[in-house]
Amino acid sequence: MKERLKEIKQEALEQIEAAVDEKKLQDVKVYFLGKKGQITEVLKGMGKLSKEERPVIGQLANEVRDEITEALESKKSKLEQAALEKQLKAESVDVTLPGRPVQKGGPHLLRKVIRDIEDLFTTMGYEVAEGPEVETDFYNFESLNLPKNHPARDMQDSFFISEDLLMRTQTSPVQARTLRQHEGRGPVKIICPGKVYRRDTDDATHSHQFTQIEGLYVDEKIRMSDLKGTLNTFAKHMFGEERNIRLRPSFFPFTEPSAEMDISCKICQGEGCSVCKGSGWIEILGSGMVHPNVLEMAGFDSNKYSGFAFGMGPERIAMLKYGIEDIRHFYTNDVRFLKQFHGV
Ligand code: FA5
Ligand code: MG
Repeated sequence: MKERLKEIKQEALEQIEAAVDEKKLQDVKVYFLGKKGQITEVLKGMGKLSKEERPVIGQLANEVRDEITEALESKKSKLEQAALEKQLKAESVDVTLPGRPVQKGGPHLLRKVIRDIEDLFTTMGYEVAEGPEVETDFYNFESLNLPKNHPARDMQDSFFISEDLLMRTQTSPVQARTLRQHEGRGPVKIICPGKVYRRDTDDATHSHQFTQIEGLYVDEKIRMSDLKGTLNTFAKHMFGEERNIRLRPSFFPFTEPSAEMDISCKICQGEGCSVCKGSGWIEILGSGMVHPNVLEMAGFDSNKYSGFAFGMGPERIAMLKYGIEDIRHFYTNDVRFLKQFHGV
């Protein structure tokens, strides 16, 4: 038995020495010191020993157990130390490495164009007004001289939410809302920027959600020439003297007469391309003299008051100003696109 205990000690110390991780070490411990371990096996044979031999073997077994335990402990702390060192090495910070550059953001190009237009019109005495994006059928259509079933509603395919509610198709309802607030007294001089929604098929110049800026000026003796002068000032400010502008007769139920304004295409310099669909021109706004029905419905005396209104598309304006060939760039938000316009 003595021999066996010595063997056990020898084997155990060798295996402890060879153990490469704590799991292995635990296995060794169980194998030698566990309830069914090697030492217990030996001690089972104690019964066959003489009275004199028993304490001797018992003591030896204890010594062997102590030595093995000690070896286990010391190996364990060595392994822990090694693991810690490895971790420290792996996680160490090289303070001499260059830092990651901080990504600087900036306002979206569309925001800048809208702000620029707002600034221009506020210097001309316009105030900024806003209205809800979820609009009633009344304000989006009826108050603008577009009764239910009027064929001109087809010009703006709409997202209806209920019988009476829809995503506004234009910023023109803000005209009607603001006029009512003024209770028949002019002047009313506002611009209204905001999002609008239409069931348009997306292409290079159309989006199902886009922005508009509405303008409205109602007072005594406002004439078509005032509208033309205002739009001209706007166009020159936005595009410079050299770009061509044209006013084209058009139709809107809420203005009479009506006109749309086109700007010569920047992509092809007016030669005709896929963006302007070969025409050399891109439409940026609709406008006209406020229809007497709209004034009367909002409580204004149309014999005393007259006015003009316009509704422009800032995306189209930005495209023409900066030579952007697809409106979808504004909404897909590729930073490579957006970054080009930081600082413009
Ligand atoms: C209107 O929405 C009228 N409310 C404009 C108006 C206001 C006329 C006041 C008279 C008085 P129109 O549907 O043409 O008109 O749209 C106006 C502008 O919005 C267009 O000239 C164009 O610049 C832009 N626009 C129209 N549809 C889209 C679209 N799907 N995607 C991007 N821009 C669009
Ligand atoms: Mg139009």
